[in-house]
Amino acid sequence: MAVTVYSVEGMTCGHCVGSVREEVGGIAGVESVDVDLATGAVTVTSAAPIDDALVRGAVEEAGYEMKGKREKREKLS
Ligand SMILES: [Cu+2]
Repeated sequence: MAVTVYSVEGMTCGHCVGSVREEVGGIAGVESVDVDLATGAVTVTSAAPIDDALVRGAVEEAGYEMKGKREKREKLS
């Protein structure tokens, strides 16, 4: 299990959060997406590590900008 936290800029309300959750959640292998509106932190949980470029593309598709990765950790299940 991989958990990666990305920084996303431009989200201002629950609708933005929903759009990002939907787009990033649509990436193959993604199991859950948590968005913290206040900090712009998007936490992606996946069975295997996800290509950052895919996440960036999904965030852009939703209309926002990925500013980078905050942290990445591997969890043993
Ligand atoms: Cu919004």
